[in-house]
Amino acid sequence: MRKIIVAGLGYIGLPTALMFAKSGIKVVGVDPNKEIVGALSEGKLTFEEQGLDELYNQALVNHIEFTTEYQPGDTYVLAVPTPYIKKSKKLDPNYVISAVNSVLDVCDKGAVLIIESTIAPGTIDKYIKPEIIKRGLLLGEDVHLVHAPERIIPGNMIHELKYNSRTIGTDHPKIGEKVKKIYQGFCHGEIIITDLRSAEMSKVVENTFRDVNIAFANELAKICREDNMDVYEIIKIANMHPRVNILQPGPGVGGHCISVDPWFLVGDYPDMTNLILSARKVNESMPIHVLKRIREIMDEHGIKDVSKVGLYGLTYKENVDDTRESPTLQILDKMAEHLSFGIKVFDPYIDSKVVDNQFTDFKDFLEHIEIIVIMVGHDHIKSNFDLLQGKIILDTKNICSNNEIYKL
Ligand code: SAJ
Repeated sequence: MRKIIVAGLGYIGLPTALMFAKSGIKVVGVDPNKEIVGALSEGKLTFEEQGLDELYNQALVNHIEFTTEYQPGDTYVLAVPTPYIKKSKKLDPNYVISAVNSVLDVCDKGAVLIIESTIAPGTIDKYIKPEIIKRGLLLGEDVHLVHAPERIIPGNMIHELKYNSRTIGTDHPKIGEKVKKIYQGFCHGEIIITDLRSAEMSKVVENTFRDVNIAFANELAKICREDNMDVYEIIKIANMHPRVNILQPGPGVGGHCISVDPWFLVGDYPDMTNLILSARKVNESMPIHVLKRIREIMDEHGIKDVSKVGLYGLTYKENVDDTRESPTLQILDKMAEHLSFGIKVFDPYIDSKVVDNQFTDFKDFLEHIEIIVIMVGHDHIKSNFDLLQGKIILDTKNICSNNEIYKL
């Protein structure tokens, strides 16, 4: 029976490991975090995702185990974090380098290392290959490198793991075919084999495309606000054109992907990334735009105290529990920079205290505020609109249809 070792049991690694196990492969999930390994071994999932529970149970039937120790084997999937360094806007490759070294310490001769984590174009040449060469190992013989960047969207991961098309980047086509067969165990989408560099670049390009397009929608929202036009109506009409497909404006772009990956290109090609940089700046300016809107609404209603304002939603988007780079956190940072404290926060997906003045009970939260700012369009708020009666509402996600409601 084939065995795959999946390193990094986070948002990508865990569902991927479970999919492999469900497809009949023996899987060892490795993570240095003892708490994650402990929880998973006891059957407790470490984050919320539609269908993940069911997938976990199906995976168990075949075989999956969780451990903190890398094990010998011939196939490894690395889904470790690839943060970026805020100051330089460059990728921090240390988690990947460290995971690759942990694999090299134990792997069989001829092992295949599949990197799923998003990496800046050129990372494999610059940081990963040297680690292999340093050990006197021969690339393409002792070790094979593959980059198979994930494409799944939080909130619909399981479905997308199954039906999205995928990219397998390798400089050795035979290895590409071998890896393709493994992924075909659960992936019904088209799987394209390309070279390593194209795989790295295409992933970053996909997320940058989305960032630039969201920025266009956000810029339109600002223009329309300036002259009191309805941006949503305008986008709706424009999108009726057969070749126009404008995305939706919002309070900012969060998450660990779209708000991060374009910086890899800006960091590496500073002289050529005018459009990409401008788009990033537009998206990063949206939390300030929301603050401006809050201020206007407070003035209009004679509300002087910011503690009468509540931000609904702490996560970076609807129906997930992931708060990374979220627009709400960006707003709170901006406020703190100007020594403005006291704004209230609530998110039905976040039970633990992440920020100051955070409520865990929705009704309690509502009792303490006059203005509610909808930052995230969770289903929870959509089914609780009736509780907002009497509140002043700023809806940054365009989920309320009532005319009385303030928009971006
Ligand atoms: N957003 C808008 N307006 C829109 C769409 C999104 O403001 O019209 C905002 C969201 O509210 C959120 C952010 O953008 O704050 C990103 O959300 P998202 O749902 O567009 O994407 P992510 O970050 O959850 O996942 C993306 C996906 N990439 C693309 O769609 C090109 C996903 O397929 C990738 O797997 C993922 O990044 C990743 O891991 O790279």
